[in-house]
Amino acid sequence: MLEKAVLTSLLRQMYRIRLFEERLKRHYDYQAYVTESPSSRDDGFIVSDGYDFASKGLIGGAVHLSIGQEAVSVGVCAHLEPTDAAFSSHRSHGHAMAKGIPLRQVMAELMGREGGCCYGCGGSMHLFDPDHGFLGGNGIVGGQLPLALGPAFAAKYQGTRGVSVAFFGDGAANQGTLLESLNLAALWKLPVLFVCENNLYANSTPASLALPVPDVAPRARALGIPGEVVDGQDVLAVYDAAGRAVARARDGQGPTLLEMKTYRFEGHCGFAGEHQNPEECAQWRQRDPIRLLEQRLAAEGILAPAEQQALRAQAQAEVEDAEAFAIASPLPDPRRLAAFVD
Ligand SMILES: Cc1ncc(C[n+]2csc(CCOP(=O)(O)OP(=O)(O)O)c2C)c(N)n1
Ligand SMILES: [Mg+2]
Repeated sequence: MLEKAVLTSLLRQMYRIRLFEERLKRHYDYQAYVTESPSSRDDGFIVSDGYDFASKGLIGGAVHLSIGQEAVSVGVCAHLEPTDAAFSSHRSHGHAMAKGIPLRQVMAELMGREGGCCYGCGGSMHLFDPDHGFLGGNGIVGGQLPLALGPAFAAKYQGTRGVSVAFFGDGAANQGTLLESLNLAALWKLPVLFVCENNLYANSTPASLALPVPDVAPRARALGIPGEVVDGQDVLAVYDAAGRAVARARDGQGPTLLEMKTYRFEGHCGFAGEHQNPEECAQWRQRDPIRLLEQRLAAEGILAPAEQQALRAQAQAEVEDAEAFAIASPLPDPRRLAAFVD
């Protein structure tokens, strides 16, 4: 078993991300977002067009939650330094916070405020903070994969032992960018971790309708690099697999593809009134990554329920502080946008 300090940190980080995203419910008006209810077709597709990007809350635009998937961002980022790079997708809040962007800056960014990590000009899908090595969410599915090779190449060239991580979904796994990026990273033995979060859906398309075989990991083996399937609900399994992959990368042995089997507990975007597949979701909730770790730490006498409650309360206070900070932060000066264009 890992040291108590590491285990406590893993639990704390998962609390921070979970409670942060749950708090967004107050500020993100989902009902105003989807204008037409999704309907199921016989072939399993769920049709859910009819979007209205207006939100009545303080947070506008599209917001993709990672509630249920926290073990992946936390277990991987626990091995990273601020000088290591991480890239993410449209579903990036958890990665950004696990990589070290303070909650205040993330919340303010989601509310489009000056105090945000991108001065309120980026929003949910474009969190970015080079000081913490978080080199961006991406609205283009699969766009982050080739980007992750840049810092990896720089680290190898400069001999810094730095690593670069690309978090991506099962949907992104079918973009050509994955093969191109795996190929080049394998060829040049770049220190990259490709972390596929296979949450069984790409928007409303079940992975079973998009992947000819259930696993993405074996694709790496075709290029001579390790590809491993990991239980993405078990933060200790994630921590273990990521630790080995990061060590390989730092030692100059090249990239690894880790496929995390996981599940998002909310809708594709925002808080759905009901999940697209409530029975399946209820089953996966039995394997809530936070509950699994809490139970294990209590059973092994490492962290008693009262200590866990105290950690949770600290995380909740941090979330509320971030919310107050964001609300008090002014809207950005529109001239900032002009500066970006220049
Ligand atoms: C190139 C591109 N195609 C389509 C979309 C629309 N889109 C946004 S999210 C998404 C699903 C992505 O699924 P996955 O990679 O599994 O990530 P998840 O949402 O499950 O985290 C799609 C198709 C897009 N943003 N970019
Ligand atoms: Mg997915």
